[in-house]
Amino acid sequence: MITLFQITGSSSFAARAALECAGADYEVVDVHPRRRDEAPGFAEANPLQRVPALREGDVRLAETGAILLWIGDRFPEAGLAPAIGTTARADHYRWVTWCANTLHVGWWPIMAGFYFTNNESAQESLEVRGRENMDRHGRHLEAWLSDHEWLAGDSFGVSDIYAYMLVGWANYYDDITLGGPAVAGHYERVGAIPGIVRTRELDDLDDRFMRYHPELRGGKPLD
Ligand SMILES: N[C@@H](CCC(=O)N[C@@H](CS)C(=O)NCC(=O)O)C(=O)O
Repeated sequence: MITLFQITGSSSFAARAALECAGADYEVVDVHPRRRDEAPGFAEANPLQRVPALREGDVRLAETGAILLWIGDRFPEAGLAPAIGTTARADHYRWVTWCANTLHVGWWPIMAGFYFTNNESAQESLEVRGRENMDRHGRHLEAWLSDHEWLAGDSFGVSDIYAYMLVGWANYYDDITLGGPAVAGHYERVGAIPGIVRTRELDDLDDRFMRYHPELRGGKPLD
C-alpha cells in the first residue's frame, strides 16, 4: 500500500492528484503543519518533514518532482509518463524538473520571503523581483503551450499536473497571472480531468485553488 503524507491544499496536492489520476490504491496521513512530529512515520519517510512525502514498502520518497516522476513510472498503464527513449519522455523530464527547480521555487520570494530574510524591506524587494521572475516563467510556459496541448507528448501527464498546481497558486494574488491564453486553456483542460476534480474535492479546494474551509486541514481544525 502506498502512503502519502500530506497537508491538504499544499504542494502535496500534485502528488495526490497524480495518485488519483493513476487510479492508485493509497492511504493518506494528514500532517499538522505545526505539529509534524505527531504524524506517524512521517520523519522516516522524509527527515526534512516536508510534504509531500510518500512510502511504499522500502521506497521512501520526498520532493514533488521526484514523487511525480515515480508515480508516472509506477503506474505505466495510466499513461501519465511517456515511454522511455521518446522525445516526449525528454519533455517530461524537462517540464517536471522545470516546475520543481524554477516555477515552484519561483513562488518562494513572493509567498515566503521570511525563508530568506527577517528584514521586511528586503522581503518587499524579494516580492518585486519574484513577480518579475514569475512573469518571465509564465511567458516561457505560454510559448510552449501555444504550440502544444500538453507539456510532454500528445496526452495529459504528471508534468501537466505539476504546472497546473503552480499556475493555480497565482489565484492567490490579484496582480499575478502566469502566461496568457494558452496557459489559461491548459489550466482549464487539466482542471476538468476527473482525477483532478476529485483531488480538489478531497483537498477542499475550489477551481481557483482557494480553500473552502481555510481553518481546516485534512478535514480537521488547525488547532
Ligand atoms: N521542494 C519541496 C518543497 C515542499 C514544501 O515546501 N512543502 C511545504 C508545504 S507546501 C512544507 O512542508 N514546508 C515546511 C518546511 O519547509 O519546513 C517539494 O517540491 O516537495
